Amino acid sequence: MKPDIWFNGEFVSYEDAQVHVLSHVIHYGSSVFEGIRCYETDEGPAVFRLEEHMQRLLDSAKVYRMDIPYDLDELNEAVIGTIERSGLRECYIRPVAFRGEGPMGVNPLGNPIDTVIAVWEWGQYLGEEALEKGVDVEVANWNRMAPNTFPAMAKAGGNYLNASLVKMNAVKNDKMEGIMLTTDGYVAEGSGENLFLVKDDTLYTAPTGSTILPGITRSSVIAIAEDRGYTVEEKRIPREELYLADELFFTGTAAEVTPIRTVDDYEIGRGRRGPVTKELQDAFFDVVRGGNDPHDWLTFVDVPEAEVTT
Ligand code: PPE
Repeated sequence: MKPDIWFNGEFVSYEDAQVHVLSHVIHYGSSVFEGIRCYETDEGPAVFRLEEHMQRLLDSAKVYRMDIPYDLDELNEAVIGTIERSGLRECYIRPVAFRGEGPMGVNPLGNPIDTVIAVWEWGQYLGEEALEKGVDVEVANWNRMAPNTFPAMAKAGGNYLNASLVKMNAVKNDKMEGIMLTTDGYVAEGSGENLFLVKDDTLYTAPTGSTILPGITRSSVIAIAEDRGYTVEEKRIPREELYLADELFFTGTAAEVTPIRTVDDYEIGRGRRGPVTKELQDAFFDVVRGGNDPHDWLTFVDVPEAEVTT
């Protein structure tokens, strides 16, 4: 049975979690959402950076003038409740707030805000062997949105129309993902991941000014790298620096820390996971799976272990 869904403050069954076809969101893409992971750590199930994710949901909503009728604490509680009820000790969490059924037309101000939290099991986002072997990617021929078109910092449903174009082209070209450039040609990010470059033991990543989503895994990896003595620089990255990097990797909630082995068929470094990527990946998994949490990033949840029936 699929886990129950938290819908405007109540739990409803998977089947009953329905919206009207004339909901504003269906016609105009007016939603904001999050993606969060709960891991089974050595100390029990824990959500990674719950508070930061829910704050980003509220921030995305603010940009779009959506009044989510729950505060940060209530949303955090709702996520925890949804996981505990699901019985899943490890899951992906998808909170989403959207403009519901009401007056038709672009003006969204008269439509209600519906808030939903769903959880499901989600394995490796970029393929089964991605974490170890790395992925083959391309530079996308669709750009990331210009800064004065859509707010890149808001994680809004509509942004992912652009992301889907990128992902579909990648799949059709037998690549795992596309890297988007800004409208002035600098490296931005993948369709659902941020990007890091390693050159001479220094890490580089695009700044928020390069129309990226400011990823929470990105900020975690910056902290982890700095803890380990690496210099991390946010800077505008020209396309060819990708090809000349020692190592490249993606970060994201779904993608975690995924090495990139080729871009546009150029081998990156030795064409496999590099040592810095491996070190940071291990350090990341030591937090989320090992439960070693110096930055206080984990929120433990109370999901009883399933009884073993014979
Ligand atoms: N950029 C984009 C465009 C993006 O969608 C994500 C997350 C990130 C960067 C990384 O952000 P963070 O998760 O905070 O480290 N993408 C989510 C959705 C993926 C999907 O296919 O759906 C995710 O990883 O959960």
